Amino acid sequence: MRKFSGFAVVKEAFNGHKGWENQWRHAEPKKSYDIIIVGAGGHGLATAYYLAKEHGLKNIAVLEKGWLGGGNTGRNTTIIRSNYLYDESAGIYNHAVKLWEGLSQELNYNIMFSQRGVMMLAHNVHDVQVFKRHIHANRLNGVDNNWLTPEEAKAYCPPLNISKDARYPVMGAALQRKGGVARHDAVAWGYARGASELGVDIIQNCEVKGIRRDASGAVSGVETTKGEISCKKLGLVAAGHTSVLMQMADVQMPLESFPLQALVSEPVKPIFPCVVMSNTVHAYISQSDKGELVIGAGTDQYTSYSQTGGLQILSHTLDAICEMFPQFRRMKMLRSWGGIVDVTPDRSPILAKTPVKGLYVNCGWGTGGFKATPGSGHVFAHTIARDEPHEINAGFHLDRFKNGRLIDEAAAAAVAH
Ligand code: FAD
Ligand code: PYC
Repeated sequence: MRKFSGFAVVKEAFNGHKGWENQWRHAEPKKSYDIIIVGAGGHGLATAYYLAKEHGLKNIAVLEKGWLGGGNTGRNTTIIRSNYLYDESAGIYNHAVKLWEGLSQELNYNIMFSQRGVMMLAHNVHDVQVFKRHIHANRLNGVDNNWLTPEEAKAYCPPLNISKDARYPVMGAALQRKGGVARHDAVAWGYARGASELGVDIIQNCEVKGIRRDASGAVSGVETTKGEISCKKLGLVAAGHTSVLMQMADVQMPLESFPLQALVSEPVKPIFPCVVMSNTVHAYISQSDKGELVIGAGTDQYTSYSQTGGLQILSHTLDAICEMFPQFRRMKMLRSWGGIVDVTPDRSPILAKTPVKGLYVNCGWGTGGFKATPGSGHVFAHTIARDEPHEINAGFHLDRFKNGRLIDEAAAAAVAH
């Protein structure tokens, strides 16, 4: 493999008018594949990449109804962390953090992973107790997380207002120093290029409209806007739309789809050194390498498939941001957007085999799946290739919604509640 060099990659992308989007083959579908992945977001592309790279499988297609990375992967606010409460979650999110650390080299593509620290603010006694519980649980699982006093939090993030008469006073914070951000679209492009180089067909503008099954009930192919395509195995990785797709195979999913919005400010010089989240007031903020303040909110409170959302969520979020960082009050906001996230009852994902032979599902990441992208793709590829879960995703099965072995991450899932 060529050695990674961020500058060389950028130069290569622009030389010869070779756009970012031309770095993988634009394929048309063949009549049949061994494995089809539905959804060319980060998780679907990573799954295809690891199927080819680690399991030696070559006859694979990724089908995407729109353009590659145009779903939640290209719409999220790129926060990466692994400070979840339960062992299963620590396992999968920390697996992802370890893969993030080597991903630019792995893909020979600068995904701009920056471990600048993720700080979660506590505003009341309940927050303090919950975050301290998370810190202890995280450390038992080998996940870094530390308690900071308000003064230490301000030293780490100087713009933070720790005045005692603030509407939501800061009573301390949990800091995961290994958390951070990455460039979301580069992650999709890097995995797409890597998978394409390994022979995977990536087919855009190809919507899956039906799932075909043979006489035994096993998956035998899909109906798409580009015609029928046969396959032996089918992996659904279509965040926000999983229930619709699973219904095509007569499986009902424990999922609800909600809009989730974010916005960015005008670009300014570097002022914000880390990521700060406040689950209590439902706002979070970081600064992109372009200089924009990247700000996000909680989900809208109604189910919808529209990639937009209500203005009141944005104004509530900006009120909270200005309360915590009063000096940003005069900044202009440039644009806002929304994505559709699918949420499970316990706010943990599903990465599993399904009751239908040959059908696998990866969904339910809610507001927080970007951070899991490499880990999710890695273990989902294992699940499909071997027809059994990897030990890391063994707990994230569908049966937990029947037998009650839930992995309740409502308190760690940031804006998901
Ligand atoms: P996607 O990128 O959505 O890919 C699924 C693809 O499936 C889409 O491209 C879609 O077009 C395609 N598809 C759907 N139906 C069909 C069909 N019938 N046929 C063919 N293709 C189909 N997570 C974090 O960890 N940190 C964050 O800071 C963060 N911030 C967020 C902020 C916002 C505003 C939003 C919306 C989400 C955020 N998330 C965050 C969540 C994160 O973006 C998602 O969990 C993650 O990107 C899901 O990746 P994916 O590859 O599964 O889905
Ligand atoms: O899961 O960290 C997260 C997150 C932040 C914003 C949206 N999701």
